[in-house]
Amino acid sequence: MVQSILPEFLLASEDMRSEPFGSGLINSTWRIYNNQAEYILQKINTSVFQHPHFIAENVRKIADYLNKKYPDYQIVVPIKTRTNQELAFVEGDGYYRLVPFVKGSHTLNVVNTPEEAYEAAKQFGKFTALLSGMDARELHNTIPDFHNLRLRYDQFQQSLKKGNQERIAAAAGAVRYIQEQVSIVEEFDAICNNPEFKIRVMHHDTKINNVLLDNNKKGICVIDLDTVMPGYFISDAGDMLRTYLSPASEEETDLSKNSIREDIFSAIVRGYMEEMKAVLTPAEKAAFVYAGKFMIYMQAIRFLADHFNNDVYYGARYKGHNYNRAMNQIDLLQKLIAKEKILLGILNKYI
Ligand code: GN1
Ligand code: MG
Repeated sequence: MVQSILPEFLLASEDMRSEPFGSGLINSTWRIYNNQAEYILQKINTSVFQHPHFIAENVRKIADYLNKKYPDYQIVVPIKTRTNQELAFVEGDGYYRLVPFVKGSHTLNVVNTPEEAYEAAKQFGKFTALLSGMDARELHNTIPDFHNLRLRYDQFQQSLKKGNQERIAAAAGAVRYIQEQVSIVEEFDAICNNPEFKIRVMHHDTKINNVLLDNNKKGICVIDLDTVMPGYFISDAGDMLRTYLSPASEEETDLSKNSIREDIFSAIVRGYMEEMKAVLTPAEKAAFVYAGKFMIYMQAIRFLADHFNNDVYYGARYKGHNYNRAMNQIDLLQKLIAKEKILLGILNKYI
């Protein structure tokens, strides 16, 4: 029973109910509630987050900074354990974290309107903008090289050598496409060597369900701070483009449902730039469309490499799950590239 952890957080477990919550692939999440109160409980996946304390230290550092400089900004921090820790450790089981549910807030799972995309992009932009006075290098890398595309590409090439040869042979078309697009990796190398691209405090998981909205559908703040660490702005901009532009998610296997919605693109740029225009360098702003290519391509190779590695990282709910997700992302990338000129034209209106 997951409730048995609650006394660690000085909560009585008897009257609390629990149910699985959300659709995250990495950590396990539950909603914990009774008539009076509501919480979100998460078990940290320690094969991915090998130093769970790094997450706790980062969140504490960020919360201290924001509370001091921007006391009006709401940041959701974990409830302390009975020994005053951010994480409860259960011998033989793992690390758990409990956060309060923010009253009157809700989250979305899919972006249906430009207003929703605008609110989310504004919140992710605001988060980095408020933290732009902090030295990002003070934060731990909770997952080293998380969005290092060069390394991800090398790992993909490795998976071709060491992975499941039957699966690789059957995916020849996808492999060829990924290798043909290697200029996306080279552009990333150039960004890493360009001093105009700054290391900033980035969220690294900018899906719409990581934004809290109020009853008037206005953004409150961003949540799920596990992957907040030093990075490039293309990570956050790119994952918004990857997950908001199409009305279909990465799980969709009917690829005719994938499309690039230009009104959503405008809304993302507008919301993000309202907060970040004065923070980003001209070179960074010009890379906004590239950010989408970067993240979609990286997700395609992560899913495809995992398929070749017999699904060790993401797991698979059915045979070929990661292959299908990779094909979805390849389709989305092709559709984004086909619209690149149009999107650059929209971008130029905002920067
Ligand atoms: C994972 O756990 P979740 O669903 O928030 C992954 C992201 C991927 C995403 C794809 C730590 O995020 O990088 O974009 O799946 N997180 C980690 O759905 O690997
Ligand atoms: Mg997440």
